[in-house]
Amino acid sequence: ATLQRTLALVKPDAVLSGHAANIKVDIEAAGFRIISERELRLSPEFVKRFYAEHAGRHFFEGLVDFMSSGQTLALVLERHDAVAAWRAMMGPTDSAAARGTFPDSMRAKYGTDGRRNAVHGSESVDRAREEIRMVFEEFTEESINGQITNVLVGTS
Ligand code: YYY
Ligand code: MG
Repeated sequence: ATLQRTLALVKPDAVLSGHAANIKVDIEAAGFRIISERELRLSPEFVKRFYAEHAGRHFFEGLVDFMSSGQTLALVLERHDAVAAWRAMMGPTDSAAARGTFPDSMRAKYGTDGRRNAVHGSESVDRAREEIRMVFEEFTEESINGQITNVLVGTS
């Protein structure tokens, strides 16, 4: 039972649909502590860097457009085994498929399809550390042209 932190993003589809509050309720019910949270609009440049592993894939441009299309809610989650636990709770990448195979998952409950899938979670402990740094430290007001709309909590 190792205490870990991971990055969760509530993506623009779920924020726009008003699911952010329910997603947070589900997260806390699963035993995660929300350490920090911030609502922001990701720039296309930031999304390209965040998802650099997928550069050149057929869905990359659509992914960048979608992720920069509206507000995102970023959360730092803490729990024992947080990285794997949050990935499992998110469910399969395609929300439509998730509804068949993992109906209680976040993507089944709150997402739409293979792109608009409501949530993101870091893949590994090392990647979580990088992603948390990208969103909560390096992601200054200057780097996104003042598009941070709200910084709700900032504890550690
Ligand atoms: O890690 P995870 O988010 O479950 O999926 P990835 O395969 O890393 O893809 C990242 C992201 O890209 C996915 O959450 C939605 C989007 N995407 C897409 O728009 N179309 C695809 N065919 C595959 C992925
Ligand atoms: Mg991935």
